[in-house]
Amino acid sequence: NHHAGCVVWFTGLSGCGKSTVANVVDRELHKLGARSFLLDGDNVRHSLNPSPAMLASYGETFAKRFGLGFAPEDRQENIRRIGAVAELFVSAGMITLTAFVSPYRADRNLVRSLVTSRGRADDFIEVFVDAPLEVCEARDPKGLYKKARAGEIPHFTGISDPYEAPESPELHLQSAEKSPEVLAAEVLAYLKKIGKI
Ligand code: GGZ
Repeated sequence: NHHAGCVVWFTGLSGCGKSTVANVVDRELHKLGARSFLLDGDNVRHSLNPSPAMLASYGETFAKRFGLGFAPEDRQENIRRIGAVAELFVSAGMITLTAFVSPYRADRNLVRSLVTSRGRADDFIEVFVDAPLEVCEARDPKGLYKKARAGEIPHFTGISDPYEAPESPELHLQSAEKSPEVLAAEVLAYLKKIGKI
């Protein structure tokens, strides 16, 4: 299984630092000559999984059927599609990094079983990027928490929608206390320990 690829699934609240840490890991893997690819909300929700509004030019019926927002069933489908794409990248031998809020345990577990049933138990590495809500809300890089508190964003994770923390993640990162570089080093050390790099 050496150098055979895997999914490194980052999960956590908006603003917890998932994307930042995943980007550092991706860069370091590149330096090491490992083949990696990063899927995150910023690219996937604009291409594979657009919102209904982004699909408006296809017509209202189409947009309603295939567009994804943040209601539970939309997130479920978002994560299901991302899991399927990640699995394809793994089958191509890539270390596939994903950075999505992915707040529901059942959705993450579905991807875990998809990936590990086609591969091995250590092909799915769940990384809980853990920062208290208060810290994420204070950072509020896009002003979304402020809007959510004002009732302008329905189903906002941590405010008006739950975040179901992983029960036994392969890695638990304390992202309020450590820098992205230190956290990325923890991820790289784990990948080394299990022989993925
Ligand atoms: C949570 C939301 C919401 C709601 C928009 N709840 O900090 P961000 O901005 O860049 O990360 C969040 C991102 C979440 O998209 P994901 O595809 O990662 O979500 S999930 O895995 O749950 O499907 C946030 C923004 O989009 N955003 N509305 N209601 N985050």
